[in-house]
Amino acid sequence: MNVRLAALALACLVAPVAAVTAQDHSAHAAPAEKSAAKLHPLTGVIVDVMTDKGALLVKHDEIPGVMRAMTMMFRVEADVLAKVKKGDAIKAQMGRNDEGKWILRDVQVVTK
Ligand SMILES: [Cu+2]
Repeated sequence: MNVRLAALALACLVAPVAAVTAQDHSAHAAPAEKSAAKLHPLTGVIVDVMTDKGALLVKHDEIPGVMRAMTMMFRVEADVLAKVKKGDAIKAQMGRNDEGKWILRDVQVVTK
């Protein structure tokens, strides 16, 4: 086997492994890094618990430089839906999921 063929054979062995590793990295690490970088502290009041949509309707205060005060829907995890109710004052971290939908993380009910 000459040197060129050996290099070619090596490239064929290495390249597919490298490609899979790169894909794995982007699939798992990138979205978390992206959304974590875009979280903003939010305060507001729950207007409705939309269990069927996996979301909360929240009347939130202004988020300076990001969003004016408004009432809008946020996707949340199922355990959050179970622990909150209409009228609860909350604080949370606002961000977007991989589909660009608004989400809330670290939702905490605050006593008025
Ligand atoms: Cu908003």
